Amino acid sequence: MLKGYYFITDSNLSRAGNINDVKSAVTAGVKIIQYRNKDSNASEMYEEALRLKSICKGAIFLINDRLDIALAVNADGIHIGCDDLPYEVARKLLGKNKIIGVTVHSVREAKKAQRLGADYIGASPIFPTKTKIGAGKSTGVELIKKIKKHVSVPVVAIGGINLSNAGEVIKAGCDGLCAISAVVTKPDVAKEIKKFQVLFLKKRNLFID
Ligand code: 3NM
Repeated sequence: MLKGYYFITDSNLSRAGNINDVKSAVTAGVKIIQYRNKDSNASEMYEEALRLKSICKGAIFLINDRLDIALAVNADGIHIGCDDLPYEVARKLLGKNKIIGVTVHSVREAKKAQRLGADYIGASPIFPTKTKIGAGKSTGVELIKKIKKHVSVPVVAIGGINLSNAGEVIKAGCDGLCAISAVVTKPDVAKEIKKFQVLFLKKRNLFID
């Protein structure tokens, strides 16, 4: 479920808007989509999340940070970072059947997230990124390698990933990867996503031409 390309919305960078981007992601066969919106109020987010969820048929629909919105639209789960609600609180409110992904920046944090019960881990920021303010110092692909040695839950790599560096990210052993600016700023989002998916399969020797 977490193999390959993982899509995250960004309406500030998007050319076509979140709705069209998510439609493109679903068309491209993406299996996991995260609605991330740091600018809108709860009412706007609720409306947009409802629309996005209805588009995400056959794909897992997660909400970044906003547990209230996730509960309100019955999303498949949430993705949280260190400034969001603590994992234990989120789990208690969401229940055991929903997905919770946790952003980590070190092996120690990855082990802790797994111990607490995270369904997957977001390792970040792999490379420098302008998309997230305050993302912190980039870790390089070494972080993915180290985390994969210590945890068994799926690891999604994020931060500054593009088609030029995605190969080394995949080779480092991540289960999934997310590239936001390298995708949503492009005229054909579905086509751009497919390039990452093909690269993923090729690097894993799973590509059949
Ligand atoms: N989280 P781009 S970096 C949403 O480091 C997000 O936790 C990050 O965008 C983290 O692919 C990031 O354009 C943005 O660099 C990634």
